[in-house]
Amino acid sequence: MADLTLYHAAPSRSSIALWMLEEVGEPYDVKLIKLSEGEQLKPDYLAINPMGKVPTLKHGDVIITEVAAICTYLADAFPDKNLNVPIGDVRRGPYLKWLFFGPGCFEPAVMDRAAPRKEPARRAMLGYGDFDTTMNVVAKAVERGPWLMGEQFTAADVVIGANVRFGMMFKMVPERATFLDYAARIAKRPAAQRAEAKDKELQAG
Ligand SMILES: N[C@@H](CCC(=O)N[C@@H](CS)C(=O)NCC(=O)O)C(=O)O
Repeated sequence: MADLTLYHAAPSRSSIALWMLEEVGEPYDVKLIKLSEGEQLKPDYLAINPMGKVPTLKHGDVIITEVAAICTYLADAFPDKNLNVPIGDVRRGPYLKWLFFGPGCFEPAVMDRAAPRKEPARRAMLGYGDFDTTMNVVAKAVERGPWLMGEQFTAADVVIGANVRFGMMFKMVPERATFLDYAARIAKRPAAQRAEAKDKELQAG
């Protein structure tokens, strides 16, 4: 049994954690959670993730939930893989900004657009402000490339990159040239390819 176990549903947001594990390259086990059968709401699973959501990562006796936290954790836990910006490096500031921007701004902006409120919220009330600004900020950040942190691919690219890629796939994120180029760079990564192949295999059962 590997020290790392991912509780996963293929494909879903936990596919982002699967991709991150492939980037890390350490051995891991996968435990499939059948969302359609409500396994995420069974007491055994709620004991490790009381939100009843995937992913959950177990590392030894430690449990980590939330995609962005899992990616941040893995990058820090295996610093030799060069997927993090370590404490003490001033670049950690912008690196953390992108890790929080994913679940804090990008994803809410996309979800609010996909399922709009009956009463539109004022810009000032929304942490992401408005959809177009959020898209523009990310587009500008990936325009020069290749990655958010320049030449270094980091966990932040897994979090933001997955949101951009999957968002475009589901027609929820605009197919701008900058996003398409960024997604194409990601698609060339062997770890992203391995994760995708593994997900297809898991999905096929
Ligand atoms: N905030 C969570 C969201 C996870 C999430 O929404 N997972 C979905 C799969 S895409 C899920 O578990 N849905 C099952 C359900 O809500 O019953 C994270 O970032 O990990």
